[in-house]
Order: sequence, then structure tokens, then C-alpha cells
Amino acid sequence: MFVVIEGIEGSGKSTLHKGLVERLSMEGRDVVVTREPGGTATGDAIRSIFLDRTLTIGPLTEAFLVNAARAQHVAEVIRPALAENRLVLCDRFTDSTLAYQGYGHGLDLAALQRQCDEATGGVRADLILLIDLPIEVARARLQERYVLDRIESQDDAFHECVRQGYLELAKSPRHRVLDGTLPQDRLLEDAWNFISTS
Ligand code: T5A
Repeated sequence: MFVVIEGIEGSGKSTLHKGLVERLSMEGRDVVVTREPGGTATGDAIRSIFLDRTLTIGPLTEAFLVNAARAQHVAEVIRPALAENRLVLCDRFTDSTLAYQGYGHGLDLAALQRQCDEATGGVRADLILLIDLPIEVARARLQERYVLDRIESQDDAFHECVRQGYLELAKSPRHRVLDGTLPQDRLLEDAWNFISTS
């Protein structure tokens, strides 16, 4: 089973991810924990370029970067794990590209989808947990951070487009929307119920 957690920055993805991994491990489930961009040595190298705030990177280049990392990630980590019937829990996947580079930066969604399909070779998440919350709540959580990365530094209008894009994508039956304003334990409980019943 392939489960993806999505949401805007500061929505609580990493926190939920950690909680789910602990719970799955306690239940004795064999879980592969990964993230995008990244998940492999090559992907992590691409991630550091992608998030580098000293670089100017256009939206199309962003899309090629994340999909280059993704092609390696699917080939090296995700596809082999799924072939062994392991549970894969991934922090971000193709919805991030559609939400950020598509809805956020305005790249053509159909063209982006084709690029994503080429990178994944048809591997799709079985369940996508979208943590939704107002951007001002997420921003307030990130305020403690010393330096925001290249994407976090974008303005609120951009992040609002990303949020609305995510909600549009979440109309598909593979998605479940979680209320990101809930306390961490409630969010974990809701996510756990969605995974257990999928
Ligand atoms: N990107 C990625 C693209 O543009 N295109 C793509 O195709 C892909 C794959 C990746 C960046 O790359 C972009 C999107 C991103 O900008 P990242 O570091 O992987 O960056 O992702 P971020 O979203 O930036 O990770 P963050 O750590 O910023 O956000 P999280 O993981 O959503 O939030 P988290 O769990 O770290 O929590 C943030 C704070 O909130 C608290 C936590 O304790 C923490 O302090 N918190 C809560 N507080 C109250 N209630 C809750 N329920 C809380 N949950 C967490």
C-alpha cells in the first residue's frame, strides 16, 4: 500500500508522518518511510538545489528537478518496496508538483501530469492524506524558523493558490482531507482511521 501525506508548508506533515510511523511500528507493520523531493542520495542532492534560496529557479525548471528526483525515487525505493508488499509512507508526491508548480506557478496542469506520469512510470498513491488549514495558521507555526527556504519565502497569494489547488485535487476518491487546525493527537487519530479502513 502506498500512502502519501500532502499539504502546505507548516501544515504538520512531518509531525503526522512521525506519529504514524511510531504507531505502525508499534503494530508491527513493515513500513518504508520516505519523502520528496529526496528519498535517495540523488534526490537529496536535487532537493538541496531545489530549496536553495540563493538560486533563481523558474517554475518549469522546478518541475523538471522534482520529477528528476522522483524518477530516481520511484525506481530505487518506492517500486521495489511495493513489489515486496511493504507499506510505503511518503511525505509529498505528485500532488505537490500539481499544487505548487501547477496551481501555484500557473504551469499547464495536463502537461505537468504527463511529466509526473513519465517520472513515476504509472506508480500512484493508493491513499492521499491532505492536511488542510488556513495559510496564516501554517505561517504562524513556521515563524520560529530562523531561515525560510526558497519556496517558504514565496508570498501568501502563492500559498493560497497552492492550498486551493490541493483542495481541487482532493475531490478524487483516493484523497481524504484532514483538518490541520486540530491538535496533533486528533489529527493522528483521524489519519490512522483513514489508513486502517483503506
Ligand atoms: N515542492 C515539493 C514543490 O514545490 N513541488 C514538488 O513536487 C515537491 C515534492 C519541500 C518543499 O518543496 C516544495 C514544497 C515545499 O516547499 P519540505 O521541507 O519537504 O519542503 O516540506 P515543508 O512543507 O516545507 O515541511 P515543513 O516542515 O515546513 O512543514 P510540515 O512538515 O507540514 O510541518 P511540521 O510537521 O514540521 O510542523 C510545523 C510546526 O507546526 C507544529 C510542529 O510542532 C512544528 O513546530 N505542528 C502543530 N501545531 C499545532 N497543531 C498541530 N496539529 C501541529 N502539527 C504540527
